[in-house]
Amino acid sequence: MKVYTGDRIRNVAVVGHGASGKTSLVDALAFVAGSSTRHGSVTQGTALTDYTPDEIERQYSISLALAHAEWNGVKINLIDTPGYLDFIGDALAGMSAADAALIVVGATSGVEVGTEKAWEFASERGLPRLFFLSLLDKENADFEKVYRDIKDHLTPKVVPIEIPVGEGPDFHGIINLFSRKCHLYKKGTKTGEYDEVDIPPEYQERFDRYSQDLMETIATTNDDLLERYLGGEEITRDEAIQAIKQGVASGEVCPLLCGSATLTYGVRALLAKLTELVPAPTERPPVVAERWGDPTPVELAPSDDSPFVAQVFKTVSEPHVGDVSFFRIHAGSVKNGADVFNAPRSVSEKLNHLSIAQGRDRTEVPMLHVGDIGVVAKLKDTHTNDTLSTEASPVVLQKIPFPEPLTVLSIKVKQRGEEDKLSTGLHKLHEEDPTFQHRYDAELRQTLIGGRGERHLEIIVGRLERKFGVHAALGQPRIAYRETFKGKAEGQGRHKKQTGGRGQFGDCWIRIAPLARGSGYEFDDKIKGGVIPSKYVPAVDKGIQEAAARGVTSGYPVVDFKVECYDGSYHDVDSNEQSFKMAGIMAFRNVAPNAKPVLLEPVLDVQVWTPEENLGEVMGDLSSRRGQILGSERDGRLTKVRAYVPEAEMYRYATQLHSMTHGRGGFQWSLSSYQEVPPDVAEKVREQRKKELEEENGR
Ligand SMILES: Nc1nc2c(ncn2[C@@H]2O[C@H](COP(=O)(O)OP(=O)(O)OP(=O)(O)O)[C@@H](O)[C@H]2O)c(=O)[nH]1
Ligand SMILES: [Mg+2]
Repeated sequence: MKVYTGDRIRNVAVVGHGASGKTSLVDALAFVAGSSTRHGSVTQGTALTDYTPDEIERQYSISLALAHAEWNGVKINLIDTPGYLDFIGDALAGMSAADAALIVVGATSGVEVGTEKAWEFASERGLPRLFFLSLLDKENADFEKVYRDIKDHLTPKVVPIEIPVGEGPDFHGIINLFSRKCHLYKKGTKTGEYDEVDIPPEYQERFDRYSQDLMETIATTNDDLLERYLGGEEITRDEAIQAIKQGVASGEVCPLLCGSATLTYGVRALLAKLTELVPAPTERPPVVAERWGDPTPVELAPSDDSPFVAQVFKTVSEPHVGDVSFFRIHAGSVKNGADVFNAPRSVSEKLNHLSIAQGRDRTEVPMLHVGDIGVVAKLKDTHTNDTLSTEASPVVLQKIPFPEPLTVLSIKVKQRGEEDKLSTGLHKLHEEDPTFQHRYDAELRQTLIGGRGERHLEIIVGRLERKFGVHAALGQPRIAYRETFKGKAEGQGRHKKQTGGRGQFGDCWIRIAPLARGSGYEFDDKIKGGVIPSKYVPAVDKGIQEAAARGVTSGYPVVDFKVECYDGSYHDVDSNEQSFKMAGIMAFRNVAPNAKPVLLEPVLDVQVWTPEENLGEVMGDLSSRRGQILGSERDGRLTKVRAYVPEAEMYRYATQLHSMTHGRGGFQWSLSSYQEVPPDVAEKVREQRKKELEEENGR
């Protein structure tokens, strides 16, 4: 395998909506370039970058994967990313490792929510962007319409640099606006071979129109070119390419290319344009990092001469191999077997079997230069988002901003005895995918897992089984209900026991009263004249707290109430702490049922973003979830709704919102307060709780 220097590398993240043709395009690019020996297919389960069993079975991408295409002495590293929003973490990771985003847009569907998200993230990161209009051979493909769609909905900076000849089943050629030549594809070509001809007369008008758009764009990137253009002077192809390249690097121009991955039409042109227009890693602005232990920023010059700095942007755990880390070199170069340093974890790592990846296959290389993307297995303690540098010059790169989980479900093993394997598996899967999180909730006595959506969590369950041999089932997370009082009551707790020798005696009188929400618990010692010796009063308090933790009507902890202990009696010989604690427990049990106990539930402060056209449905749905809508306002292209919604009603909300808004909506939440549960709902909660407690006690 040839080793490429930074100026001969291009790193491209292939991003866009689900099923827009990204994986097929990556496969076609590698195959047409001759870097991969077979033209794979997603539907046949042979695509280069959809190689995991999950992906082959489901026919869509779940994890990012690497491929490369060598063209004209340049190596294009292609990072294929999943389009489904449940897996957006990998799209973000892929873009973080790239020098440009190739945003794939389906010629039949146009801009979709996944296209918007990819665009937003690439723009925020200042990543150069190019568009590829894919699936041009499909029935109803419409180049002009989709181009307009991108221009109107994403960016006015999009400019076609080639246009198709024929569309849908008639798609058979591409006109290159720079060379002013037309490529007509040879029917049945395997690798996109074509005949170069003059522009067909019926395409002249179209060519002129697009050519003028392109020339105007070029002229506006550069004052010198603008003057010459206005003066009617010719701008050469090389000058035009150079101008577009500059525009791409600064984000001022987003070229649009087109083709069909399955027919391999347009793939050669795309290879050529990626090498010509995407900046090399050495042409990118220096990455800013922090020196370890010193927050002053340092600029990392993208050169082999700088000390080595790389970021791990993905970790996968492979059976029989262990953890495999994908990393991008931001500065310096590295040799196979080199010792590098993970400063925050104070661990030195050896890069044994330094490799590059072509889909599932890895090839060992003697070294990698600045900008390249490498793969290494079995690092000791280096995980996704970690920086590898040198001990002499330790630095830390900014972390990839992985999004937080939106959907939380409970998980448990189906077969007893697999609990340990479950916890190892969950831990490993979090390392593979930082958007997946897990924790054991001691109060709910459940393991909770969080992800971007239900599909995400279902895939996690599949991976637990396949990779770790754990059979697990998902369920609804329990709700942390509370109890409190709405009224006052008072009464006695008397504990008396006579057994042979020394007996037990404790006696107290208490008053229970409600407190404001969020106040917790207060105990007021109102004992006068030592009717309970002061050393025993804390025992009464302790007994009450112990009883309150077990609930009154439903077995949930009681909160927001006050207890006054105002009377009692004792026995010189038989009284002790234990007796007064028992008296406290009994007093609480006697009095609490008379103080109008009620059930409280956690209520979330929810913010939902929806397109205006789905606003009615989204609000109606929130109301049906016992939500209290606080208001709505315009927020960019979407409308933001704020509401208080009981946590118990938010189960599977991500999925519901996704379907109501066709994936465009989003939401976030935080715990707002505890509120009284309406009586009819409370009744159901109590029944459910009774069953739960019976099950637990029965075990
Ligand atoms: N007709 C036609 N079909 C295509 C083309 N490219 C891809 N497809 C089909 O479109 C479907 C989706 O293609 P993928 O390459 O998996 O799309 P993707 O963007 O990787 O999808 P995700 O991984 O889900 O994000 C598959 O059934 C492909 O066979 C094309 O150029 N022409
Ligand atoms: Mg894919």
